[in-house]
Amino acid sequence: MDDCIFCKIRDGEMDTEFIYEDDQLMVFADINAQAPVHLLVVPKEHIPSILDVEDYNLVGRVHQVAVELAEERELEDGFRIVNNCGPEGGQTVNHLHFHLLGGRQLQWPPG
Ligand code: D5M
Repeated sequence: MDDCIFCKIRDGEMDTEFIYEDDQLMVFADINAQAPVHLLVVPKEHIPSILDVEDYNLVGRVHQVAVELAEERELEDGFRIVNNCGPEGGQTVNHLHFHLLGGRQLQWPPG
């Protein structure tokens, strides 16, 4: 997608440092961090939202990588993996991604 910011990041058009990368996924820091640790785990393929996922193994792999990163960041006291879907879900970038948040006491319910 030409106008997709995460596709531009995937294609190296932005100055974004990858914290993790494999053939399916990329991980980078959220530009608008909401917690001491706020990473985005992003499938490289342009999938607009979780409603468009066809192979749920991909979602499992996202969670595996997120948990490994949480352990690496020593978030043993807790963390949150979040997917926002659609306008009412708070999705602002229409390229599937999962937030890994931790490093502070997170509140519930979210706004
Ligand atoms: O989350 C989309 C998230 O994407 C939001 O927290 C900001 C982040 N974002 C947007 N542009 C960038 C760039 N260029 N680098 C890193 N992070 C970025 P959503 O769940 O769609 O609201």
